[in-house]
Amino acid sequence: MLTLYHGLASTCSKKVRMCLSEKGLAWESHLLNLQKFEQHDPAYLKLNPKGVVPTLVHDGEAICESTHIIDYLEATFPDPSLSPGDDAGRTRMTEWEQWSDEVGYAAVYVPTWDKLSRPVAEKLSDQELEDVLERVPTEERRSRWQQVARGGFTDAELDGAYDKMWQTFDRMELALSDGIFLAGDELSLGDIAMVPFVERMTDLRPDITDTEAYPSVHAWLARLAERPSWQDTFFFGGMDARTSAVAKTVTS
Ligand SMILES: N[C@@H](CCC(=O)N[C@@H](CS)C(=O)NCC(=O)O)C(=O)O
Repeated sequence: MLTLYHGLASTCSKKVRMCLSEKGLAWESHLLNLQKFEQHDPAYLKLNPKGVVPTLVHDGEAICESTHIIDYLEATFPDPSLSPGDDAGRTRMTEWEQWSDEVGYAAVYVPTWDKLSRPVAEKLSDQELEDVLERVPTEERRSRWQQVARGGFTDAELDGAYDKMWQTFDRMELALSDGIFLAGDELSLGDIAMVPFVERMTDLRPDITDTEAYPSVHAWLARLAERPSWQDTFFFGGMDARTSAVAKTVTS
């Protein structure tokens, strides 16, 4: 039995939804509303002590960290395979998984929190904010919630994120000149790890990403959008999970 605790708009949750869909696995959904701070619920913290999504529970075992989760799914449910058959391909796949965690995440979290979390957090009274912060289990996230609630991100922080979008698109354009997917000719966990971040970048900054400089990246994205797993990932349960759509519900 597989249960996923996830967030509708969350990029890290989308990695796991896409992987589950590509593998054709049945799973139970527990959707958490991150803007209502459901990720800090003490019962959820027993599964995910960092108070973030996603968490996969498989036969009672909780697995955290989106890349660990998709690696776990690949190891536990190897058919259909989402790993290249050769060592060099598998290394490329791992490099893209790591890029998604390090650069992809850093490229999108600042503008995403600015768009989705700041409008909610800045409305909290000082007492409400204190109550929220008291339940956040890590110092890293406590200071992030504090920052978006009172003042937001600096221009330098936003620019740093946009630079990482360029770096990502440049690096992907190069990688995709050799094959149709990031680790070779077949879809792999490398593509699954990257696609939520690339889709988010196109949504947040079409002016940076929708240029003629990146034909291979756009062709790759269009190929992924044709797969049935795209619907399960970005339109989960018929709900539009893209940032611009979710931002409207947050601010309404
Ligand atoms: N490295 C973690 C990052 C998880 C993460 O930051 N999740 C975000 C959503 S993409 C979250 O839960 N944000 C809510 C919060 O920090 O309060 C992973 O890949 O699973």
